[in-house]
Amino acid sequence: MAEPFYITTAINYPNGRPHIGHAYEAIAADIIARFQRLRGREVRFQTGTDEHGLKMARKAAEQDRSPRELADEMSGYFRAMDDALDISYDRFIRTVEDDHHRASQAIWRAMEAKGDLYLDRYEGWYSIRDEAYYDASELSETEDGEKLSPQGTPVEWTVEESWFFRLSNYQEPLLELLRTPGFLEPESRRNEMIAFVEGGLRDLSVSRTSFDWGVKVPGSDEHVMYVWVDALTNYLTGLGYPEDTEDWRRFWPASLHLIGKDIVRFHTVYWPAFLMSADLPPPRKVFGHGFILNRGQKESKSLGNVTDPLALAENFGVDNLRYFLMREVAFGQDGSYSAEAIVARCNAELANSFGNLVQRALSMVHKNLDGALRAFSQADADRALLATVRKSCRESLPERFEALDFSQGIEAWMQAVWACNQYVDEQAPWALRKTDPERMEAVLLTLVIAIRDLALAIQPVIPTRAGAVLDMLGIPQDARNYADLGDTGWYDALVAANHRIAKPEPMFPRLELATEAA
Ligand code: ME8
Repeated sequence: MAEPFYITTAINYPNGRPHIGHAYEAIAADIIARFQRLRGREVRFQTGTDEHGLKMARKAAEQDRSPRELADEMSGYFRAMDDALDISYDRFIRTVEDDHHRASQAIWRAMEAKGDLYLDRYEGWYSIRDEAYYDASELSETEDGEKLSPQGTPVEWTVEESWFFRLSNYQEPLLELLRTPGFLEPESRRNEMIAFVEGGLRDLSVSRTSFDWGVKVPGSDEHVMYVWVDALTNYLTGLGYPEDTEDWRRFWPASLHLIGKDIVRFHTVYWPAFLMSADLPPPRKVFGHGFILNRGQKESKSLGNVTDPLALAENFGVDNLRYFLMREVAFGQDGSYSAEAIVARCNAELANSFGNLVQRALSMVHKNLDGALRAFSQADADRALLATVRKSCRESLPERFEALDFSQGIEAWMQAVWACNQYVDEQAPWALRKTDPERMEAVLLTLVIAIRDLALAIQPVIPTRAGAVLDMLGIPQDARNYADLGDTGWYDALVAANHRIAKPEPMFPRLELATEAA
């Protein structure tokens, strides 16, 4: 049976519409999910919205509506974004759903049964924006004397009765987990978290009484759970927890929680501690990706630079946006985008390099060979090109993608594309047409083989366009997995089936920079 792979994104706060950071995380997770499916693994992919908490309650109050009404509307925009960006999730979870309340109460009871929850009074600095308490030592102060969290958000002095979780009990096992190679990547974030845990852990306030928009604490009706307790539990809900379902047995522990760098502490300290307390295994890996900036700046309403990711997808195309984000930014680091950068990158690599290769080669096959594929004898140059392409597609790209190093994986693929274009220029099939038609045929058919490998390998990143190229080549849907890259019988099968290549429609048009975006 295929090895299971469970990947999750953070669930997004639907207190506003989705922004580029949300799109970036969804796209990255989708590429991983598609990649693992193509590798033959049984993938479960979950994303969704994190709808409880004070931040949502306040936002709704500002708009004079119920939190549920706000959540229903806003969550819809996140789902619409995922659908528009071809995000192949298996479940879009909403934390207001009944099964999620049940799962959150179940993990709460398990932590309580362990003796890890107790009632006390809390006084501290709370940031509504981060939904987190901070130590006085972590705060900074503005010129006007306003206190700010390490994330730069305002904090308020808050006093309330609260349930506490004995986080302090878990210092040693957490350090051991954080030191486990591969648990937390990239490395820099791991060192940061180890230092945080080594600094000593204070018990965590895990319930609120000042509002009621949340999951009720079992047996303590006036308390709702701290939103992060319920939010993190979404990863279990989706598998049927606390029922002993087949999905649960198959997919927990998660293979990968993909999240942004600002919420690494919640996922690699609090979350594993909750799980240990409930006698559940921690996730296998947490990856904290970087932030996407708009021309080097954080997007914010006050700067007026907030861009709707759907508008970007509409202007530049979904596959182009996906390609740009994964290619341009070294995964794990911060990156920047601008209309110019998207246009420059996609034109250079997708339109002028890969698109042009596909267009040139398949047009010539259509025109000069009547689209027909035949057996041919390969020369050294043909064999050398196919060896280069195979190495990139079968080895380098998958190896880099497995390591979540997307930009280098795509770079390896691009090298193979460039090698193909160089081969076209050197072999000059248009000149062979008169002098050596047999050689022209071998060159064009070698390119067909190369293009099939290139399109197959890049499917996770640009699923629609790569799929369209494979359609043109006549590659059946069930022969598009990475294991098929090792197969050489596919070409003979197409020849036997008399597959003909139709006149190619341009599939990778050049992008123009709209004047208002310039
Ligand atoms: O943190 N670039 O929700 P959220 C890249 N509900 N990623 C970004 C980003 C940017 N500019 N801005 C935000 C939450 N993100 C919680 C998560 S999980 C149990 C609960 C990332 O809507 C951010 O790091 O504020 C996070 O991974 C995700 O977007 C959702 O952020």
